[in-house]
Amino acid sequence: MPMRHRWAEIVSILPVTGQAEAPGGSFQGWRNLLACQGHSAGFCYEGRPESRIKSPMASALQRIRKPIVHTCLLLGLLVGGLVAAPAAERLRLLIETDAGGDPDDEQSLVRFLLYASEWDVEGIIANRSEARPGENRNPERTGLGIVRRLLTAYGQCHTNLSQHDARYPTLDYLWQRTVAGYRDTDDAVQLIIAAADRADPRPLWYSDWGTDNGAATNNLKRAFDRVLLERGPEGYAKFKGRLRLSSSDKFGGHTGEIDPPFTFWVDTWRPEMNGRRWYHRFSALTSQAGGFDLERDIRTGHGPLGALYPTNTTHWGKEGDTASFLYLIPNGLNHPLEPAWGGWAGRYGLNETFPGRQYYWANQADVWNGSTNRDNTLARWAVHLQNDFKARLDWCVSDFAHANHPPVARVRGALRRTVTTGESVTLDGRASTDPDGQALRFDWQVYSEAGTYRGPAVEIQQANQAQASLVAPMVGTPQELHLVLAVTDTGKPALTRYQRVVLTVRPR
Ligand SMILES: [Ca+2]
Ligand SMILES: [Ca+2]
Repeated sequence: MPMRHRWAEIVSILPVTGQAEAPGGSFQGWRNLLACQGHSAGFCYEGRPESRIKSPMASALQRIRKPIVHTCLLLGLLVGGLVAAPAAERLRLLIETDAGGDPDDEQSLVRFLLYASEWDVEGIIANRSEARPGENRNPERTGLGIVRRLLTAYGQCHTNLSQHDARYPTLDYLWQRTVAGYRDTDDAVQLIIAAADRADPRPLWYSDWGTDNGAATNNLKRAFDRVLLERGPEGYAKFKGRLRLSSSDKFGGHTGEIDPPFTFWVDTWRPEMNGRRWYHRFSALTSQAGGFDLERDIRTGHGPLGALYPTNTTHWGKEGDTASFLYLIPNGLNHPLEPAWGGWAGRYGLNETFPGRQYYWANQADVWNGSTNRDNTLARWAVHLQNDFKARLDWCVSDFAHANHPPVARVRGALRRTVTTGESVTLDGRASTDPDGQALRFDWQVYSEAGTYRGPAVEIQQANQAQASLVAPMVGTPQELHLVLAVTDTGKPALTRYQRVVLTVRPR
């Protein structure tokens, strides 16, 4: 009997899937923390409208509300002036790479390691036991060897990097969590299971970086197979409920056939639209954005890690796997549970192949600079994200005084507000700061596609000032309107951070 049917029968007799037991409470905490910084605790109740959350999570959220409010109040007080979320609120992230195949994994790993300060990295799995002759020219000939070579280079940069951000993990920390996930090894499966089982309220984010031919079976799939066998459907449901995915689909029957479905999944690689794969667009949209020069800004004069960035890929600066973690960088614009809000990895919509599930992929288009297409969802931020990468490469070789650091964007008042048609809305970004003391530029934008309001364009008065305003537009029924403040410093390269204000506009 096919597994699908066997487990469908077993699962159908269970009263509860177990999904509600691991609701991702910390997620909500992460969200609320961002919302709470410098704001009233009242906003901590808000966030994603619960009507859009599936019932098991909604009921679980009810249970965790009270502690969240308390946490928010506390954290709001504690972190008022800090740039980053405290460790307890950072995302836990585990990645699986087929490094040794297409060299673009090595490109993405260079960038990933330079953002390792932004998450708690739970593991790096290398699943290709032999590098592919011809296409991959790395002198190391195993996936693990290739990742370790990059880690070693990271370690050589660590003293400098940690001057710019003390949260960069040590080489030793990453080394201990980097394992082979080959066919004949069990380390990766054990790493995944241990990370998901750990007594940590936060869910585990997982990314498969497009495991291709010649790599081992995806190790999360192997972990699911084992847990299902050893713990039965109830234990399997509980385990699966601990995962959040920003990942390619490599999970066989665990994707759509074996219940319960994943709680939340963003596929930053697909679909094909207008004959183009989304992850192949990254190169065209970013590799030269803002005058970015791969040789000058990465490979030359930026230390041993940048020097390992390969150039022999089918697309220049291909980085086909990068969007999966760009999506998870907390810059004030992206939101890990709101792919439809848009951010550095583009903007996403529900994956129509899995109706009724919280599965997303890159099937959305934005109007921007006079055109309407999917590219715009990423192109609109491309200069910002490349400048940010450039600055982190500078951090590898420069002390604090000789490199730039991103500003902190802060909007006074609640980040989610309910207003009435005709009401004047004040937007105040004057509390924004820069760690280098540089002058700041302000750009208030309406991000139409991220909200539901579809009426005549809303004009922001003084959109390039720290203080701006708008008049809430005419609506027939309550509509959401997204406003993004982009704060850009005047350093080199110029760096940008954001805050987003979500208005619910009610009719008069
Ligand atoms: Ca890959
Ligand atoms: Ca700065």
